[in-house]
Amino acid sequence: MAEPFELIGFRYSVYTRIVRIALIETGTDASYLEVDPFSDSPALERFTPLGLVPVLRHGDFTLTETAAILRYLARVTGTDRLMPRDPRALARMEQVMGVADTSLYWPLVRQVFSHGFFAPQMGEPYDPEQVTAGLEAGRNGLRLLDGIAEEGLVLRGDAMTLADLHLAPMIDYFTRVAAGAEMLASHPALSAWWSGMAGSPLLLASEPFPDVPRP
Ligand SMILES: N[C@@H](CCC(=O)N[C@@H](CS)C(=O)NCC(=O)O)C(=O)O
Repeated sequence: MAEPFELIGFRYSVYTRIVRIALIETGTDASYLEVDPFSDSPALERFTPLGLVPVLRHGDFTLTETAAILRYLARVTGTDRLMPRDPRALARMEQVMGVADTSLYWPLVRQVFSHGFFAPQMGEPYDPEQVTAGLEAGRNGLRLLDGIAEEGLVLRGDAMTLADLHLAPMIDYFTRVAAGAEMLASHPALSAWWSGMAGSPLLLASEPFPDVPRP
């Protein structure tokens, strides 16, 4: 019998959503365990000492780090089309995933989205200066990705790779804040990519705020 998959995640976590859409795109059925890493990190300790979601389990194999999980899913399901064969396209895919992690997640998601959308929505305290700081801190990463989208090896719209899956939920959250949507609009190639991704069934099926209209 095939070994079962289990995703341990949190409904509002952007990284959990990346794995969710990768599960859909690779046609992988997985059970789901909800754990809020911000309030219940002891529950995560039996899976990871880092206290972060997502965690993917496949039988007795436990994996963390979203980029590693995506590559594993692509390989183990034989969804080779998500990892380009061309060495330069593959390198660009890896680059986009790395830039998203190191230069976009914190400013776009934890600063702009968390303080400009999530906390106000949840009635939690927030700091509007974090939105301004995040917009500034995310500027160079967005400029870099705009150049990559313009080059066209990945983020093409016609051939999805792991880079699309990794980036889309972050841009989705970022553009729920009007100032984020405005900043994205000043990057023409990245905006063109995003306008093709924005209403995709993958994102609709994994929508974390189904009852809240987008700005
Ligand atoms: N490098 C990790 C990052 C995961 C991550 O930062 N997850 C967030 C939720 S989106 C988390 O669990 N945060 C809990 C915390 O910061 O305490 C990955 O790629 O999976």
